[in-house]
Amino acid sequence: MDRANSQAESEYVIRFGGPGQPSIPRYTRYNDNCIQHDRICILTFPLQPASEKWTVLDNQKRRPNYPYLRARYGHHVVQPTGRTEPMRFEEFLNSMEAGEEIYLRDWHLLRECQKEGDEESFYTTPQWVADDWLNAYLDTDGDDDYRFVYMGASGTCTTLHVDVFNSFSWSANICGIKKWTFFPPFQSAYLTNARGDTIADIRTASPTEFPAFHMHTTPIIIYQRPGELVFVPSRWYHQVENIGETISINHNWCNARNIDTIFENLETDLAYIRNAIGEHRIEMGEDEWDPHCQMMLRANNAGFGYEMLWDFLVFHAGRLLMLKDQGRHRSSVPPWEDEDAVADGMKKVTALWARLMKDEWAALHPTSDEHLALFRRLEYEVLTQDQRRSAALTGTDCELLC
Ligand SMILES: O=C(O)CCC(=O)C(=O)O
Ligand SMILES: [Fe+2]
Repeated sequence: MDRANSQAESEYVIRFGGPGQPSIPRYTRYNDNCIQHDRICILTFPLQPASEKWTVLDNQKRRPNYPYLRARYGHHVVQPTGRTEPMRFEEFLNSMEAGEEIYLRDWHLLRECQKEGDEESFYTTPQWVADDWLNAYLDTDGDDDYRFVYMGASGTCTTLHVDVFNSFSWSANICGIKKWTFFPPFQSAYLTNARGDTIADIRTASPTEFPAFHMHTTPIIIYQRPGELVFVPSRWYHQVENIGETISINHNWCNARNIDTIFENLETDLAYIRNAIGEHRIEMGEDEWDPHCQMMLRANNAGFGYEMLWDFLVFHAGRLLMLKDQGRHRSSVPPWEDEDAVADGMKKVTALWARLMKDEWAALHPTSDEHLALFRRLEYEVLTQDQRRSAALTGTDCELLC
């Protein structure tokens, strides 16, 4: 590791749990905030039983357990990257075992198994990354999620990107090594050419087309080994190369700590779209123009537009109020749903809702009475909880205020 990289690594990367590293601290919201505050985080955390069952030890290295994977999941139909036709997973495994450079990404294996009624789970989401508002919301209609399996031959790669709608991601490695090249968000501007196009693949970015990339970026390079979980903060560009036959499980996710970023990303994108097609506004008329802008927004953001954002806020407003009402009566409360976490979450949802209501989109989509009542209640709870907190600080009798 060169000096620049080791300096950047100590600034931006936190490691826990490996040999010679601090052990993984007990999960608390305080630790969670420190670790996931715009830093890459690496935890030694083998996902079980996948790490055990999906691999065999070969010369002290874990390799895919092809017979097991074939027998267990061979009948699933998959779509490897760059292939035009889907194939059975067993065919995919045959190609990978034969050394073909083939990569299966974003495979919703967990969801497919659940749909088949195959309830044997192959991992449990670690506490550190369990406060997941995105998948909790998507689980309500059951047809989509952001929980994936990645499986690929040595040399396969996910080229430079920032994660879908600026979500967080985490990736837990089962076997093989992943070489991650990360760029802190302030370096994003150096990753584009004069036209504003972002580098497709950092391995082939030409110095004449991308001079700033070659002159000004300080990538952070991380080798993720089997049993290690990498937390990827929002807005960090990254490229991932597989060294050896590699299997990993990953999620995209979000929570109270990055929904602002997700909202701001949508807002910026929508402002850009409105500007780009602003000249057609009069001829199209408001009724056509706004849905068109939203359609473009969804196309750029994997289906996430303002309607889904609204629905997402309604869902979490209801969920948080329910958790608040249950309060201390709940028997076991995970730390990311304790009183403070619920209070913070309610504050975030209220603030985003207020912002969304100010957008011209809201004028075209009047709020139903039911949603209005929900958000009014949320606003009231946030207000009284703030009053209670300041009363506690100043020693005022809370009963007088609330
Ligand atoms: O493992 C890969 O190929 C890509 C993973 C990734 O980009 C992510 O987890 O955000
Ligand atoms: Fe990614």
